[in-house]
Amino acid sequence: GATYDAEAMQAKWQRVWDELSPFAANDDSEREKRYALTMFPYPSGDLHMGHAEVTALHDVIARYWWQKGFEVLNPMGWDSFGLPAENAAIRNDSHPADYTYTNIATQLESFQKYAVSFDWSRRFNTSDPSYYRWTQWLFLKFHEKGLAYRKNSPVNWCPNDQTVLANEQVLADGTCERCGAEVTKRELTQWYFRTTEYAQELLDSLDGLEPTWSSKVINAQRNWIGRSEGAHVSFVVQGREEPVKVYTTRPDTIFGTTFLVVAVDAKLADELVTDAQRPAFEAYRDEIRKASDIDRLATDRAKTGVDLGVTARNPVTGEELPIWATDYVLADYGTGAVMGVPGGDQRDWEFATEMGLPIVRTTEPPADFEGEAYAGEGVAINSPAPGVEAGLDINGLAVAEAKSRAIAFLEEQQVGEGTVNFRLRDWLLSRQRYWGAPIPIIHCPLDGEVRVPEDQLPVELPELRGADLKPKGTSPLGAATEWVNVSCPTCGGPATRDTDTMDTFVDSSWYFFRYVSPHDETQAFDTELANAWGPIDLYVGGDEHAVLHLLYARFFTKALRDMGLVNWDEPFSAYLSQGKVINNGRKMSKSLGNGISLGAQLDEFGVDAVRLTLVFASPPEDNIDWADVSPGGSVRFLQRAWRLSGDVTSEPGADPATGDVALRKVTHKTVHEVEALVESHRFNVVVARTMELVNATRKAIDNPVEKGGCGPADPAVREAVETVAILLSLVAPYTAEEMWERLGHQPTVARVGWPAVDPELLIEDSVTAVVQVQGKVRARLEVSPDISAADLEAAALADPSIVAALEGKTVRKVIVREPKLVNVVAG
Ligand code: ANZ
Repeated sequence: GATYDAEAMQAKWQRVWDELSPFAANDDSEREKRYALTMFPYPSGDLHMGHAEVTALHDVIARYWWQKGFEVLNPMGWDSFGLPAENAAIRNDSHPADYTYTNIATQLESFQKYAVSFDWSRRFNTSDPSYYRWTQWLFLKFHEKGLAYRKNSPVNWCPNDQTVLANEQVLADGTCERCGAEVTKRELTQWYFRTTEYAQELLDSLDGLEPTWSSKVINAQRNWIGRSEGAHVSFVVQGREEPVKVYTTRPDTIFGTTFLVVAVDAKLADELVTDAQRPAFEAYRDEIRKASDIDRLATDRAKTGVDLGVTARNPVTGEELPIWATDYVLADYGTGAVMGVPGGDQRDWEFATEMGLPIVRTTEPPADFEGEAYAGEGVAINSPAPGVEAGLDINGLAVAEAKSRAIAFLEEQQVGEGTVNFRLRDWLLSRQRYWGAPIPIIHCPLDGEVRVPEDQLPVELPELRGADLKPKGTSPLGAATEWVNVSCPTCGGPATRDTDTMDTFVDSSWYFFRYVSPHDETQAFDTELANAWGPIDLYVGGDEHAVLHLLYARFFTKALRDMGLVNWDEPFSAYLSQGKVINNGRKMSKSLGNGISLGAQLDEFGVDAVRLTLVFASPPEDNIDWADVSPGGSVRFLQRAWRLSGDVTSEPGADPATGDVALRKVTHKTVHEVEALVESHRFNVVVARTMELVNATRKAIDNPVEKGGCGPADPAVREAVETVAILLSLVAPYTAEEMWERLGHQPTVARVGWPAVDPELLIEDSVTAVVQVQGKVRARLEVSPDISAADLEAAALADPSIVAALEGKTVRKVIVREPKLVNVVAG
């Protein structure tokens, strides 16, 4: 007979689907719309196991939504600007576009074979001038609104990639997110997006995302934005008009302040120092200036400093406190001056210990606390200390309450004010590399920064290749003199183009808007369509983007909303972060030699088996260890399912209502459960339930009625096998299509609609009640699950074996726990 041939199926159905385009999203559809999105790939080489995993998971949802009757937008494209293409071009003396577009063609072919339900008619590449024209247009809008600006400041510099980096692209250990090189600082004039303008809203709206985003991602964003509430407090210095202002996150520790410390390189230190202390101060400053930033901030370094010879008055206690200069206070953070609270801040503790300054605890640590400074929760003590008179008393209060009382007092006395501080900094977006969207600004000696007129967009990249692209610390675009020298759009005089390109994260901050009208040559995206399709109902991607891309995309969405271009507040209503595919417990890598080639897996087991393996292996959030899974087992299961479709002997359209009730119940219960499982993203259990239905159907076919089966001609068997095909259409599209055809139907099973569940068939119509006499089981009754206590008691007492057991005895008591237990006490 027929054999299950994965390769033949793949060749056959790809062609049919191309003709049918079952997943083309119709903007004008009357159906309710859903927008499913998975992170678009960077075109480096062919697709790998990671792509296979994320798209297999994501496709379960997209295909389910189609079956449930939604109109689904599930687009795909390429994030195709970036360094690997440029580095390849330098190596091969070619153009970055060669590498980029060759790899895109390879990946496209693989994606189509992999049969993800993407709407390919909407694809684009961010490196196409027809796309980056609109990236540039958006930059101009941001510039008009003051959300894009240039400033000179110390920036992160990757000495290997020879370009600046955003804070988000420097890893916690101070290395470059892309290449791992140690990042250094440089003072440069660069372009920024004003992300800090939205800091509060970016934080606040995380609350609304809490139920539908992973808590790991929510927490990462909260910490990155880093809101802290605190106060500026003024300390008066005798003989000086300006008080010394400090910034503190713990105004409740004011009673524990035993000194002030000023950044040694701040102007303030130079102003405060007395003549007597000046020689010592200057010697110290010269020594510090020679040290690098990294050394200065190292936590394991002994604290150093110089007494400036002046004192300042504590505004709450009136105490006079010495002022010191040190290098552990940064000149460019807060006010560059700190109130030293050794009891609450470890750096201050070490400084006080080193310099012999007093230490006073003002927050009670837990009884078993063995550390030095204590920064945790606890009640205020010594605030004020016993016997000390002060206008403020916060003793006994918890930190939050103590803080707000202290702030209120400082404000009342006009010696301080509450403040909010964010860790988030503006997004540094300019890069000194070639393969990105040129910044559409012209610099004119007379008119300054001039926006390129919109009708002159796109500003296309000049033709450079090979060695021209070598990083040299300034943008390679600068070498294209013909391209650089232009006339000023405002005055017509000689001017030059900005030679930096945009961070590729700019491209990916708005790509999901472009998908709603990807071919529109008149605008970045159609606002009405964006409002109709969005926001994205489910975004599937990896944790590595927890801060970077997700934060930038959220910022863009809010800025575009405020420009009236869209009505969404947030781009991604739900976010599912998938685990990684690993091998033998380790991340796959060239150096470990444990890489698994997707192409080889697909050749050996077929697309469906690989997809099914990835979905079945674990809950989507968990890592999949390829050493623990069995794609061979997946092949055998798919064969078993497929064989069912050849065994059905009833005609298409046979009425299942006349079929075997036991099998029908399994089918309907499975469909019902799978709905809830898909919606809660428990895709691995969806596969498990489908396997159970296949087993139940196999038994029903192979067994005669006497043995609890019904034979292949029963219409309930057809209903079950058709259901298996529809369930498999979410995970194993080729097998599902082949089964559907063998069952006598036309393609495509992917769009036939979700099976209706008959609620009658979900009712479990009997349960077993146990009847005991004197604690011994004497009978088992099949009863309705909603039987009343009285009916169950009557049925129990009427049962022949109970009647026999009670012979000659008097019933003393009957305990009924309907519907499962009756206990008769007799004697
Ligand atoms: C007194 C205090 C008591 C502090 C206490 C902490 C704990 P974040 O959260 O990072 O904003 N600080 C302020 N300006 C500084 C500067 N320029 N360089 C180094 N440190 C500075 O941290 C704010 C806290 O860091 C401030 O709160 C201040 O120390 C210190 F139990 O003030 B705190």
